[in-house]
Amino acid sequence: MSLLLDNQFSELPEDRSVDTQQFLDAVSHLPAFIDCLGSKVFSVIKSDIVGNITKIRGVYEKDPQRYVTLRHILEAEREEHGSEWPKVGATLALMWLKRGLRFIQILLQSLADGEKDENNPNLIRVSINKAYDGALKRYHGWIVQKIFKAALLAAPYRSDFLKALSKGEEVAEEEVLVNVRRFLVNFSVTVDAIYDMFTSLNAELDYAV
Ligand code: CIS
Repeated sequence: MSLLLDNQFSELPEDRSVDTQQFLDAVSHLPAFIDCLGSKVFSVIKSDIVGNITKIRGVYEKDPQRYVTLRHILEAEREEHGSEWPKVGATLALMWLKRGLRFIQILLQSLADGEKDENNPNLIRVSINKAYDGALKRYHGWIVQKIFKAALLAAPYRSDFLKALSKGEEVAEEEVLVNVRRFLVNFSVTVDAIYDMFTSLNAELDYAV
């Protein structure tokens, strides 16, 4: 069984709007997966992601009819918060969550493309570094970059990571990668659509933590 295919993202409609409920359902599986990575180092990442999801869900549940899509939330908060926006509310939570999702997108794509450190083929550091550089590094000051370096040392081996994606079962690497590629279809379209929404609403911020 594949964890990824159990938690597929939905196909987007033609206007590329992201249904809030479906999105929250899909990302809600991510924190439990982080537990499977096997090191306490990841708990800081997990609590950040859980915080983001909880914040977005909190806003959505106040008025599900009003916040059918993620864009509805951003537009409503823009009205509500004036000059404080976008560094506020579910908008800020989604701004950061999408960076974590972009990290996962680049990591999985790199694995699917077979990128490897030829001297250490059972490590996934090449893919993790690529994901970090592409999704997060520019938003991190030196202290958080150090936390990243610590997390990198605790990163799972390729074989253990692929096993975790197969819910603990030994599955041939090529079979797991087929599932990764399938998962990436809707997942990547969703992450790209959220990034484009932030750009079109001028909601992206560039500060570092
Ligand atoms: C596999 C090895 C992974 C190594 C990963 C290393 C990643 C980088 C480590 C950096 C440490 C980050 C610690 C937290 C830093 C936060 O300060 C920072 C800023 O936080 C934001 C809050 O979120 O600050 C704001 C204020 O300025 C707000 O407070 C905001 O909170 S709010 O608005 O909600 O109140 N946060 C970040 O930098 C985000 C870091 C995200 C890192 C994501 C890494 C994900 C790693 C997952 C690896 C596993 C791969 C998974 C592959 C497949 C998953 C399958 C699961 C199936 C379900 C699919 C669902 C997607």
